[in-house]
Amino acid sequence: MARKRRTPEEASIDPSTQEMLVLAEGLGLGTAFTRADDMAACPIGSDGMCCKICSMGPCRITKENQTGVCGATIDTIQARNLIRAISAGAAAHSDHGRDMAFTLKAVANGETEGYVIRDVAKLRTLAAGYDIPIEDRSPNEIANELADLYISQFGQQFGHVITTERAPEKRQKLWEKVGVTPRGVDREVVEALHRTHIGVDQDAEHILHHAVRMAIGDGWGGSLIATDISDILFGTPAPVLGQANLGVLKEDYVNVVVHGHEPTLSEMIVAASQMPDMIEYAKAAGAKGINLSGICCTANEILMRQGIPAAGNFLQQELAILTGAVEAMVVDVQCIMQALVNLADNFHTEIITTSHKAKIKGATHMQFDEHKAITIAKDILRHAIDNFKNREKVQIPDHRTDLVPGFSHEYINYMLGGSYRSSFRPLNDAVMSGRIRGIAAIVGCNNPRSQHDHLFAYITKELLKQDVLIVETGCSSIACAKEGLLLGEAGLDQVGPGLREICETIGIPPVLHMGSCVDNARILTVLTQVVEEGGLGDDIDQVPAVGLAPEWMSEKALSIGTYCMASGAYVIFGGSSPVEGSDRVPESLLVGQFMIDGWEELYGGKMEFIPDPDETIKATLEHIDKKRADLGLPEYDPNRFGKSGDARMLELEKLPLAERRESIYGAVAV
Ligand code: NFS
Repeated sequence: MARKRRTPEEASIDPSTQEMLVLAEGLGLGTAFTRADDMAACPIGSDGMCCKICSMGPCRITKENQTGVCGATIDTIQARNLIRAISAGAAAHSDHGRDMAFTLKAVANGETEGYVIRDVAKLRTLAAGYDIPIEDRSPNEIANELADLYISQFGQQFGHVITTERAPEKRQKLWEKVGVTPRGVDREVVEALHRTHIGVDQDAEHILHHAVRMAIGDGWGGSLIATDISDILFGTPAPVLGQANLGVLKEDYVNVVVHGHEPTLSEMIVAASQMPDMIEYAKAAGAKGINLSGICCTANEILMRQGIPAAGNFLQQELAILTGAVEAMVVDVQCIMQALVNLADNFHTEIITTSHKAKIKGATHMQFDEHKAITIAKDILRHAIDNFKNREKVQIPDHRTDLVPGFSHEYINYMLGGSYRSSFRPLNDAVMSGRIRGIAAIVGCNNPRSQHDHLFAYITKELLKQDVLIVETGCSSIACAKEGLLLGEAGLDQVGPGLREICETIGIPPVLHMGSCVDNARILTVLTQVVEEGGLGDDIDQVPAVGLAPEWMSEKALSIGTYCMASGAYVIFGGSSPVEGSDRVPESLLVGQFMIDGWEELYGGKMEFIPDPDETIKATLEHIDKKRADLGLPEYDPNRFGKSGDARMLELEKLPLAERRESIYGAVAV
């Protein structure tokens, strides 16, 4: 029996997505939305109850007291499945970090084309933090040594990954005591795979213990290294005006969409697209110029640094092709749907793969090499421009929204206190006074099994009403950008009174865009500085903060959740739990429950899967209020605030001068 397909309105809250889904249906073309409708998720696999690590199976554990052929219990099977997923996520982020370190090394040696060290101050600060001499040395000399140090963290066998030293001191000691300080980024991933081979680690708690060690090696290792080097090479983000949604594509221009994750190629394509000879070439082909935009985290990388618009998030990659306006979609690694190639066959769009790690059958491969970065970027652009003449019918949805991304750790520090007294003090004070009730990091992917962008928008808006400051990365930030929540004061009428005062005083949006998914490492360093500033406890688990990934789908998201938990955060995922179903075996460990209770006991953080958004909001606020109470902070009371800021100024303006004075200063005896 054919399964029911959702209407475009049921599939997405985004009008441009809805428009493209109507178009796809008219053309008889499928997308991830329709494929999700047509394909029922396997309930046994999705609950983590299927073991296929050897060929005696696959074994499906669906009854009480049942085991696999080897005797593996449901606990062992679920824990093994989970750690394997986390290891793939950690490997993806960290391999990205490794490539960034290789690029830094090549730049320092003068072997590349087009790259420069853009943030010398960050390079020097980081190097000095690892006791690399910086005085009387050129940026290239310092970068060379820092690159060596970072490269060595991946293959290191003993000791600790050096970047974990940037966690709060108390947290580092806890990891040491529990035995989860990562020794080397790669070593922990390999050990996870060894432990989960048939017949090795068969104690669920012990397996999950290693999952934590490996994930810390991602968040505080590979991902942090990726973020550090991206900032050094391409500049530490600061607020910049950008736009998001499919309406950023331009009918009269050659549209090139960069999609994937690594900024190394996309930054060079940005540079090449602004070169006069390339623009001339595009004009000679009959276009007005070259219009570059991004999808997924590559979009975030170039959006927050260069203001290059984002055409959309994960579920919009196919929709960009459906517009008929894209000459080339240039992809590197991660979150790229194989379906792009078949879909593009119906249009003139060319899918160009660029990484030696990622080819897609039927796509054009133009291998990227940082040693010839500009040359290759120009080749790719020429290829796209040559394709302009093959355009047929174009339909670009007329939806685009402005946003201000670029809130790096460094910029938040600066914006709160200026150049001479940069500090997190005002943020901590705002949380302590209750103007800001707490902080929520809303991150992660889209998933076609839930209504596209809905959970992001709904949860974000509800938490803002409750005076929760929101920081976002990845596809979440693009979702909320499209809702207009990342633009200066545009969203402030939907914000609680205390948070509104803070946003108006500092001049920030209520939702801060902090970058791509690897930049979740930035959120960790922000929380560390919040702790070091004082007044909100001496470790991350005491800060009234929660991490949320309501539309998650990737293994990377699981790694992120695990390292945030290990850092002391309460992490809530939406959708389905990969360790659901162990309650069919009443006397077992209940892996999901262990991730809540067992991990909380050890790390002060916990990881939970809550599909219902209202329950998620409730759990978030309860956690924030509990942390406030534990710190002895005043109970959250929105009625205490809202009497300053812009609303108050407007009220005062209406009063005659004398009354205005009195209202501000009180009655003054003359
Ligand atoms: Ni993160 Fe970025 Fe998006 Fe999810 Fe994919 S793009 S790294 S994994 S889908 S947020």
